Amino acid sequence: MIIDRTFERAEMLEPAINADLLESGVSALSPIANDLDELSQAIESIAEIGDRAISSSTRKLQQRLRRAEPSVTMIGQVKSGKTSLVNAMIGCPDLLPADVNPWTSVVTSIHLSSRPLVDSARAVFRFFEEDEWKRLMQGGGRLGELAGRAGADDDLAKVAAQLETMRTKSLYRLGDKFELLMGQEHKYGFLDAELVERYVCLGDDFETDHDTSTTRGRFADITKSADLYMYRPEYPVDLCIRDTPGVNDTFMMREQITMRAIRESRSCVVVLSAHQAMSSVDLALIRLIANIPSRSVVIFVNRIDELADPGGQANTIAESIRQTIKDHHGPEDAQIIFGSAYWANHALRRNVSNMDPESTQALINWAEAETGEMPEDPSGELSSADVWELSGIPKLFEALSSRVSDTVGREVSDYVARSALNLASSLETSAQLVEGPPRDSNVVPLNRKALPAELDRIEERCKQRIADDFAKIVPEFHERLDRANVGFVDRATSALIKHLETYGELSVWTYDPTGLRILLRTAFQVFSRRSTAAIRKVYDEGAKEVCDLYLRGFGMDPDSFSIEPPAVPVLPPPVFLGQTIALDMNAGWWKRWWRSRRGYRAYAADFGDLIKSETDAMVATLKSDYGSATQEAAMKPLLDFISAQRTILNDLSMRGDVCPEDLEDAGLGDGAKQKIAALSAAKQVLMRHLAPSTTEAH
Ligand SMILES: Nc1nc2c(ncn2[C@@H]2O[C@H](COP(=O)(O)OP(=O)(O)OP(=O)(O)O)[C@@H](O)[C@H]2O)c(=O)[nH]1
Ligand SMILES: [Mg+2]
Repeated sequence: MIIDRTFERAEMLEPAINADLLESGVSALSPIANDLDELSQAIESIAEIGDRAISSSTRKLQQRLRRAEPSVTMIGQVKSGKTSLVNAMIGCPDLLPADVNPWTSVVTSIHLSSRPLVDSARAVFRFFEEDEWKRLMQGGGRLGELAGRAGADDDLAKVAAQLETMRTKSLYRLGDKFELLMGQEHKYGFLDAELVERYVCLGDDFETDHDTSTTRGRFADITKSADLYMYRPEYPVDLCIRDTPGVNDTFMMREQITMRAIRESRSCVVVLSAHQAMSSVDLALIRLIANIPSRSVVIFVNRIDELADPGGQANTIAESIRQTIKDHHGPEDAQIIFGSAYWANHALRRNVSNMDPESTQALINWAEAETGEMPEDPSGELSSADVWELSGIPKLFEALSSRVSDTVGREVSDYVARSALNLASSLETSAQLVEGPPRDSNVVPLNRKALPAELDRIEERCKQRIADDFAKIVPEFHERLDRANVGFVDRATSALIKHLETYGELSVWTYDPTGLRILLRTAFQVFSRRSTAAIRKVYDEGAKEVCDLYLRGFGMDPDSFSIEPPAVPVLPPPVFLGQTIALDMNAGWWKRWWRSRRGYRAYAADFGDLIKSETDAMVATLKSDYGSATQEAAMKPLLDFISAQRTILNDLSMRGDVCPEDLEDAGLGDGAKQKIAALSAAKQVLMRHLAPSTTEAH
């Protein structure tokens, strides 16, 4: 059931913000928009040359371009200023509640549209399913699970008690609706700060608020995700920005959800607080980003306005961050940007003169370090434009722009360019039909009536090849994972025994699971390389066989005619390897677990069980996320490709011998030469948008 509240209120908030600043900040994203426009024009010219069959395909490609929505996930320590930064990036300094209290408890996706929104919801909040919620509550989230596995019964009891308080609060806030709400969603036709606050923030002081209809955080503990939709004409392209709960969230209840958000977005911004930076190393955070390629990560050191000498301290902070990431095998080459959401939001609100004196002092210090100049306009006032520039937000957009074009932008462009090139090839074939019988060649001709059956055979062969390849690659992957897992448990257990023999039972022993993560990551990388190469080979061979049908069926020139294979799907990074496991928590329960055991045997057996249950879960996630899931993912582009070719070849083969009406239909009667020239120009453009790695492949 969907509760639709679309009509409660229709106005979206639009505070008197300085939209020019936002526009100049996000202008860094323009190259992506230009790429998409260029592709769109090339497709349009193909549509103009082609007939009706082509136009339905070109419409679909245009739609795909319009719907391209790259996403960026913001992650970081609690209170580093993720939400404040998001507010600045979306040009609504007060939309998402950012404060010491409340804290973000829900992954919130803000969908920014560069085109006006028509009749669609502005806010959609989804609640947990009942069983999911029960699992979280009764199992105590990851924290409870860990406490349970580590045998820390008293900790588990503490977690359970805290959760019970939370559940009671939820019941109190939600009343008898509680169970009815599970699995539901709430949709609204408007968006404002108060609405968002009701769903996405938890806080310590909320239970004192007795107003049951609009209380802050009223739905927050049962909300699983929030999707907000905004029209932002300042944005040259659509973009989705995801705000997430702080990594060291109390119950780690949302760890899985945050990891899923990172996995889905191809870029992520790690927000650190300048005064903590990485001095107090947050390993949970590093684990989370360790499995993402450096190219996809931007580190934003926020709150530099709180530093006494940001200009002087920045280099030291950057070095220490790099060292920490390197020490923990994370993405050490990630770009680091310094800034302040506080400055950005003041600039947007046009009230830079109201900033804290200390913050202003820090700004001046930072300006001198960055530009060598004072950020003042001729009247001696701080200028919003300078403050905005110094806030780091425009730099952040620049960094994101290149990442987005390299990842999602490139994938969309590549997909569209390939499909459009194949449409262009079909038009060339139409032209060949018009020009007359194929020229002499040593190609064995093929009756056009046989084309559909030939295509079916190609499809079957490709499917079979993928199945055969994966029948080898997947078991090898599983074997490698299992070997890593068993080897790790064995090594850890013998290290434990050695420790017991040397130091006895009273001295606490710890063991770092980084080694296991690295082995599992290597297994993933080997799998990724092998499966990608295998899929690419099958796609290339399939495209070559399809190309052959054109050569034989229509006498196309083998030197100039080609069919583009579909793009190989990109594997999402193995973010789940960063999941917290009991060995990561060696400070607390681990010590207690250790102390509560007596006797070598008890240690070894219990330890084996504990580690195995933790690492087995990690290995199982890897197996289910990749392996045969990758095989399935490889099928879709292949089937789409064959289906598009089926439409084209059916259409071409039905034309049979050319008669004057066909000439008109094909749009290649009069002025054919001009059209061929236009087609070749469009093809040139499309070729530029093919992703380099895949163009190299053939
Ligand atoms: N001085 C200063 N304060 C900031 C800045 N960014 C955020 N804050 C403050 O830090 C506190 C936390 O900010 P949030 O944006 O809620 O931080 P968050 O990372 O989203 O916090 P959680 O969601 O709880 O993890 C608030 O009081 C903000 O006003 C900044 O750049 N400078
Ligand atoms: Mg937040």
